[in-house]
Amino acid sequence: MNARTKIAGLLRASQALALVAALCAPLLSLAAPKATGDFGPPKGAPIKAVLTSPPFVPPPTNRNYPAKVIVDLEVVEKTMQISEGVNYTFWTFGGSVPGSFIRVRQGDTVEFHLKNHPNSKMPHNIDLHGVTGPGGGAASSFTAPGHESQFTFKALNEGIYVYHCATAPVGMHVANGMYGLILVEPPQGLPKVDREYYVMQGDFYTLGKYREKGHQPFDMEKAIDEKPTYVLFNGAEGALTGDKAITAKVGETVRLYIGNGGPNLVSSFHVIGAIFDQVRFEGGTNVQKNVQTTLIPAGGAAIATFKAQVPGSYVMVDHSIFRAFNKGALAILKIEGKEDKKIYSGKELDAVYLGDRAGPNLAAVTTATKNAEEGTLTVKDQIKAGEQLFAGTCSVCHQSNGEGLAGVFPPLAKSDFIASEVKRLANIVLGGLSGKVTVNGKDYNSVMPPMNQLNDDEVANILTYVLNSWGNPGGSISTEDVKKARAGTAPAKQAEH
Ligand code: HEC
Ligand SMILES: [Cu+2]
Repeated sequence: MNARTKIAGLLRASQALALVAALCAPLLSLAAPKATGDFGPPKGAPIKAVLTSPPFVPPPTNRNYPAKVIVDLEVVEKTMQISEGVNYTFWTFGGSVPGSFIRVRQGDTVEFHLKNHPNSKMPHNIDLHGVTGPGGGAASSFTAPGHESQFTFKALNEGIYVYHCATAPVGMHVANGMYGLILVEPPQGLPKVDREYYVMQGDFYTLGKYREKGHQPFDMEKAIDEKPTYVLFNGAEGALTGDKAITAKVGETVRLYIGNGGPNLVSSFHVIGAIFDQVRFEGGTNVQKNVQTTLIPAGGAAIATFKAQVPGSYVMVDHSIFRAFNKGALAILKIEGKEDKKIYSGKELDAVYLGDRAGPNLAAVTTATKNAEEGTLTVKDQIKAGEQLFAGTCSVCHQSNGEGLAGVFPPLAKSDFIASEVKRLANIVLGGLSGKVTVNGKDYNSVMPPMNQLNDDEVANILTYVLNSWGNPGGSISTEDVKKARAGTAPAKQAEH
């Protein structure tokens, strides 16, 4: 065979293959929904997309044809509470962190309008991972303060996609809260469920420590080092706890759209006490079943569904667990309804998991902070704030009634040790305590770990609460006292009696 006939043969073979492919294509498309869908030009009158703030999700599109959908999204830079008594200047899509949830149908033509509020200090743009095209829209959407830009894309692939700002320095814009989710429904829609919620994780970097009060600026160095001060669901500690918890009833099916904005961390998303019946991991089309913890990459998302079966408070966490209990990555799903003792017998609320979030909220802490700033802080304010912080911080060992546990944890109630060591209390909390101590005639020889993750005002309030509870002598400890103790903190060695 010479070269020419060889090529001719190859051509014939490839033509035959193409023919087979053409014949099979309709069969294949019947068998499985298409991954990418261009269902032709948009039909009907243009539709204005319903946008929702987290944790809510717009209603299903309920459409069986491709439409032109208009999305109007405004960037707003605004100061909001990131933790109790801590403010942060967020940059937002639509006024919330994460940004407004967008819902369209595969094959829709999306006319996107990005506005940047006149009060903004920065230019912004948007990169939607659901867009096919360079930059995901970023290049066409650079928008100066007080301006608007517009671009159009066809939603070719179904799935749940992250969008984010991609203006330099990109990491800083994302770290300030500029991300959200867009759902591209499959043409037939998603199966019906009873509840849908929108939860998105992000890591935040502040100059001050975790829960250090006041307005906290962004810390670029911590961000580059990937050492977040906060790891949060929906942009604030407590965004989804207490009376803001998401809810469901026993017997209902819950669908969570879970995103991870990053900028740095990967999320090990887990709901304590629940198993996901199904997860569309990485936001893709494959379904994984019976999942305990699903990994959500930075700039990725997943759809998790499960049936609510046993009533109670379910704690949603990033199972990189220090993030949950020491950086804020904790949210609550409250399931109401009748107990089913056949599935679970136990007591309802697990205070160990909820920590100081077991209470309805930390409002008393905010009041104390505000009054401290205004110079009107009273001992009463401190006691109330301290009571909330004591839960989950000290109560695990010393118990919420201060009685301790016989032979293991000494009592704080009517403690003669406390009465005689008021000046050293801040040192004990910050530096821990070990060696033999005698409390109310009983000896303890154990170890209390240092609690120096607490801020000065937190320590002051907790100790003031302790001093004024359970028959202790009263009085107060000021933030200033704690500051002094911290400056000289060496682990507080056992005092010689
Ligand atoms: C992990 C358990 C644990 C936690 C949490 C804990 N303590 Fe302690 N605490 C101990 C132990 C154990 C001792 C006794 C140490 C020893 O034997 O030297 C102790 C001793 C004390 C004492 C002196 C003895 C007494 O009973 O009067 C005080 C005061 C005290 N703790 C206050 C606190 C406060 C306030 C907090 C919260 C900020 C706290 N502790 C958190 C375990 C704990
Ligand atoms: Cu931006």
